[in-house]
Amino acid sequence: MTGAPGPHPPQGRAVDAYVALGSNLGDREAHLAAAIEALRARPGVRVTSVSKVYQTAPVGPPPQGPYLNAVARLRTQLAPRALLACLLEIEAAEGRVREAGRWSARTLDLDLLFYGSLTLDEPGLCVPHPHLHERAFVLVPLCDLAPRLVHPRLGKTVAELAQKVRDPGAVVAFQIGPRARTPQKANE
Ligand code: A4P
Ligand code: MG
Repeated sequence: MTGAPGPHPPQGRAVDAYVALGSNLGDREAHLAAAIEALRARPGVRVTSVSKVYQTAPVGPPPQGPYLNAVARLRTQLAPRALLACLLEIEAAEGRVREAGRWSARTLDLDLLFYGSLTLDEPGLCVPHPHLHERAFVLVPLCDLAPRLVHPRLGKTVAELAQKVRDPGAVVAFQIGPRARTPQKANE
């Protein structure tokens, strides 16, 4: 464990938080599934909903393979730093190795998108995630769960942000399961 705050923040209240999941190395489906299981097993975290899984074209400079992306909604009593520590531990358990460059291929990336309506900009933790409004691979799955959720900095709903995002066609629904792994169009 890290030295992050314990599982009960002062008010002991639960908050809805949204976590983005991404994988483009190894058994991508297995990494996403393991992340959800690991979150479910965490004291102070309840996974209340998970979006569809999408196959997405890689965004960013290094050449790399396509991602699977999804978003999970959590009901949590963990403080933001404790939740982030938990996400980093789960990434490490799934074999995440941090390369020198940003945006490099990874077995598992877990980003904290929203923590209630909290806004925070501190070294090592920025909430809402600073790039979420630019990214179809985040907004399309987030729309499955919370289209009317309002971004506390931008004052726009997730659905409004998703309508404006570039290249939504690079995000297609992905059939999970042993026999049906063929990507499908998101609106089918
Ligand atoms: N950190 C600060 N705020 C947060 C937050 N809200 N959630 C800090 C998570 N972490 C946060 O993260 C570096 C540090 O950011 C963490 O240690 C934490 O203290 P990282 O995961 O090592 O870095 P990264 O993921 O390479 O960088 P970044 O800027 O988070 O990149 P993204 O936004 O995660 O982009 N293309 C597709 N199609 N799908 C993807 O999922 N992902 C990326 C990575 C690039 N291209 C992609 C995808
Ligand atoms: Mg990340």
